[in-house]
Amino acid sequence: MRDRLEALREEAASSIQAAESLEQLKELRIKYLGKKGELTSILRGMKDVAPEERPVIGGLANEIRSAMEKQLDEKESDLQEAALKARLKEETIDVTLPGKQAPLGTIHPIQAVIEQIEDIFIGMGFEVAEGPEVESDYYNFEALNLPKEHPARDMQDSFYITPEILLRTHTSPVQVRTMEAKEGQVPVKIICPGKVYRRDDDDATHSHQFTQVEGLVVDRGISMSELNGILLSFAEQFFGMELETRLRPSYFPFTEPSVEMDISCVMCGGKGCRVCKQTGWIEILGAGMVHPRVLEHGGYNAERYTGFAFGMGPERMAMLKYGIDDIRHFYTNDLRFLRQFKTL
Ligand code: 2U9
Repeated sequence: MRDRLEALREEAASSIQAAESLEQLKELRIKYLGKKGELTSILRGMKDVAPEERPVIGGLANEIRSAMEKQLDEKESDLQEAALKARLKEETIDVTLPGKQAPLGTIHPIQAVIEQIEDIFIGMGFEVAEGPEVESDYYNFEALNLPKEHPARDMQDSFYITPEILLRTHTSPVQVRTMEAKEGQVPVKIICPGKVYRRDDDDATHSHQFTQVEGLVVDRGISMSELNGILLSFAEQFFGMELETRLRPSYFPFTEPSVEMDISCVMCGGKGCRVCKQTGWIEILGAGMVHPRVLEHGGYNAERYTGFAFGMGPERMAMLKYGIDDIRHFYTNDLRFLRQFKTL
């Protein structure tokens, strides 16, 4: 019995020493000291030990048990400490390491430009109005002095869904809806941003889907000078520089008289370059005094009220402001292009 106890002491000592995990150690504790453990099973043989021997064997067995427990406890705390060190090492954060930059999205340049335009007009007392992209022929054309057979309709080749329903070709129907909703109240001072659709072949300056920001002011005594003043101020705020502007006569079915506004070329300052085709001038928008027939369609008596309206293309404004030469960049989701606008 004594040598079996000594042999067990040796074996237990070396296997406890060799234990590499707390799990393993737990199994050893059960294997040696458990109810069905090896020490317990040896001690079941005590009945076979000579009575005078039993106290000695008993004492030896207890001494071996407490030696094992002590060794098990020490090994356990060593393993716990080692596990903690390993976890600390593993979890050590080197705060000097550069952080992993989460790929942040950026606002799309077109959305950024639309918001720049909105902020400028809101700053001049305008409200933002929006409306449906799927429009009726009445609001998209009729109410805007473009009756069914009007030739100008072809200027805006349209995506018809039914003979009476189409994808809007401009945001002008929003102005008509807003006038109706205002039931003759003045002032009307709105800008209408949004997507528009024209059956056009995409090239460097045209897209079948693009955006517009149109505007409308209706009140008593509104004249071209208001139009000129407000649009000049807009152009200077948008391009952030002193600008020459000029109005050139033009034609739109929904405005009379109609003009196009040019600014001195933002690339060459007016000296003439590739961008302004050596003219020194760049067209940025169209505008005019609201046609009396359109005012009437909106529920405003053209004898008492006048108004002006304008329209611009945010893609074109972005191309001018950021020197972009192909409108398709805005739609092809090329991150190399879009990432350039991080700061907008
Ligand atoms: C109402 C009355 C008048 C809106 C106008 C323009 C001139 C214009 C172009 C800008 C860029 C179209 O996308 S574009 O090519 N638009 O030049 N738009 S006046 O006139 C209106 C609108 C609504 C009730």
